[in-house]
Amino acid sequence: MSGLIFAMDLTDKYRSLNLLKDISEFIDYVKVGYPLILSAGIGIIGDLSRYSPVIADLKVADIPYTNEMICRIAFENGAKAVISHGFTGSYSLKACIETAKEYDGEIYVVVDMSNPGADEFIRPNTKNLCKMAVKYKVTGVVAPANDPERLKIIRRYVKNLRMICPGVGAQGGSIREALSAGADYLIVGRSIYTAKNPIEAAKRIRNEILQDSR
Ligand code: NUP
Repeated sequence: MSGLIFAMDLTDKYRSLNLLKDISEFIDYVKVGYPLILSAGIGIIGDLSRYSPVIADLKVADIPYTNEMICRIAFENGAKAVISHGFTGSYSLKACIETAKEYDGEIYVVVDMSNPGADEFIRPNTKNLCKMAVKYKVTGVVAPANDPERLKIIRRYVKNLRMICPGVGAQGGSIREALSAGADYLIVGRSIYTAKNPIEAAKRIRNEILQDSR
């Protein structure tokens, strides 16, 4: 299963909604994180969800009680999925998973990151984060599309869990290499929303993903 997740990191509510309306036919999910939620308010999740299923990239990382509250707010506002960190441990992750079940929602856990510095703290713990993801049956993991060698390793660790992967385009990764290393969904932001023609960009990236995943 492969597809395109659009990372909506514009900070203007109306520009965001207009853009999403234009490209929704080419994407499988829209991912929204702190830049837009903090700018437009939590209601933006419901607004976006009129056009595409929403992944709330909140990188949840708190005590179980607070994690549950955070996830509940996201799902109550229309999110289909929430991204959680895993380094806080299994009790905190389980709070997210249990809350998601009440809403028929999805949880993705970060097991590695695409940024420079990911090797300092998160990467030494990737294997255990993956083990936890498999043990507690999250929907999938977030892993770096700009590092195909890491993706291959993570694919082995997480078996058939879904891998959703940021890092192509603006962060240097290639769609073809990420898919052949085991990525399922590619998360793409700037290559679409900063393009001269975002509709054409979304369409092109979508077609590339469909071709390369065959
Ligand atoms: O490891 C990660 N790397 C990453 O870029 C985990 C993430 N959640 N992201 C997010 O993916 C990042 O915050 C942004 O929303 C998106 C990538 O966007 P772009 O580099 O394609 O613009």
